[in-house]
Amino acid sequence: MKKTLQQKAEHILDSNFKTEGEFTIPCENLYPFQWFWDSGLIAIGFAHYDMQKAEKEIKTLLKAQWSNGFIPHIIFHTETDSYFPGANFHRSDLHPESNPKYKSTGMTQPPVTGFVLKEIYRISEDKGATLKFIESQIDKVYDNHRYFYENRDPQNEGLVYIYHNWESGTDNSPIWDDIWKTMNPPEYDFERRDTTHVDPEERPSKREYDHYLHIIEIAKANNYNDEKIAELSPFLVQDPLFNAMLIKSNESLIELYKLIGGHENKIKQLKKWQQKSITSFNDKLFDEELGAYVHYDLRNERALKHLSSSSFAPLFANIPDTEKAETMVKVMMEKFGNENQYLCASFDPTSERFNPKKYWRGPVWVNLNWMLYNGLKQYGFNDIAERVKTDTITIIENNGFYEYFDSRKEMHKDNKAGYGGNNFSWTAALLIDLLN
Ligand code: 9WN
Repeated sequence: MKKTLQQKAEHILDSNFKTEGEFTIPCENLYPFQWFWDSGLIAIGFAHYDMQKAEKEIKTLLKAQWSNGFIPHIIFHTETDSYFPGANFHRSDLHPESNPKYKSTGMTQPPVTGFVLKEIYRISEDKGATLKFIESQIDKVYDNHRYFYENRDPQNEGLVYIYHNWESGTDNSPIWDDIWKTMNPPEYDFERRDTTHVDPEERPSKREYDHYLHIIEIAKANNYNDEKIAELSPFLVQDPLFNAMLIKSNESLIELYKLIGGHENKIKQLKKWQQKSITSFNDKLFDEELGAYVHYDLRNERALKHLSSSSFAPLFANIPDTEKAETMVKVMMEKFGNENQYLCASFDPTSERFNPKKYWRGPVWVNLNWMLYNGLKQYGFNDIAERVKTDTITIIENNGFYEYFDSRKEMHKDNKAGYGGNNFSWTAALLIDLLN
């Protein structure tokens, strides 16, 4: 019997779930550990058909939290050298508050956990049991938000910084080219593993990796101390995607604490952070000229004026007012949404830096599409939301469950326009959510 798309997606998630460690890898070979934002998005998919696995995923992630509230971007549950850089390079043990039980990186990723808990609650058919589970975990997520506001916001603006491109989740976005121009790292000698699993054409360059490693070396030389990083890291950016995830998660934590009851002080604090964050976000990151949100380079005090799918992610977190939202959607449709393109390219298709085959330099990513779909719906842009959804389902149906896809429709004739890793977990998980 032919498997339905949903069955195929469930099979991928179940195969990528590792029973020994109770977590899910993003995909075989290329990414053999647990990643922060992948885990959250994966749990949304599991929640539709296996709530136990959804809960395990989140529990395992939060067990690896550090005592200061920080949640690492990769947790190295297993020993394997199929990924570089691994645990011995990152050395999370350098930080005095790192988790002694779990080797990890010393950087983080977009804080999705708050809104993921809310999504799990929305999907659950046994709300009472799910709320109990949420109650057992939610304070850890709150502590994570406190960590961000207390340690990643040196000018007390309500906007938190990332100190590494890997923290953004959009690793080699052309936006970072502007930062690489300010740096000149040594040429490191190391053995890449990603390019043994995936065509190097679809991955970042060796020189880009030199930059990535150099920032980590600086952080390590300072034992991953946040104050030192804020002072010394050549990469210090306020990212609209990252901050939108935090804001969306704040909103979800407020709603969940209200459902649980009896957490007035935390709700009050969350509301305070929320108000300040949204105001600064609109004042500082909205670019009137481009008609959408942009990144801000805190190290060199300048806006990085480029459009990317991250520019539209604030729709998901209810950040723009309706006027701004209309402007953004117009820009998105003009630049990213013509009939030759699938929505939504990860970088501005009209820019000379656009590369529709290479990772975050142009291809369509399902996680960003899922956020965009939900964001557009929230503002009532139903037709465009439906197009994002149909485009997403079509490209998966035709090519398979890839990590990213060519945005140019003409490249989809032979159904070989899926790139990067295959049988990719969040592609499967979020497809399940879109289908239900
Ligand atoms: C580094 C796991 C991760 C995603 C990121 C994606 C990619 C890693 C890499 O894979 O990054 O974190 O080695 O390229 O860019 O968003 O979380 O799927």
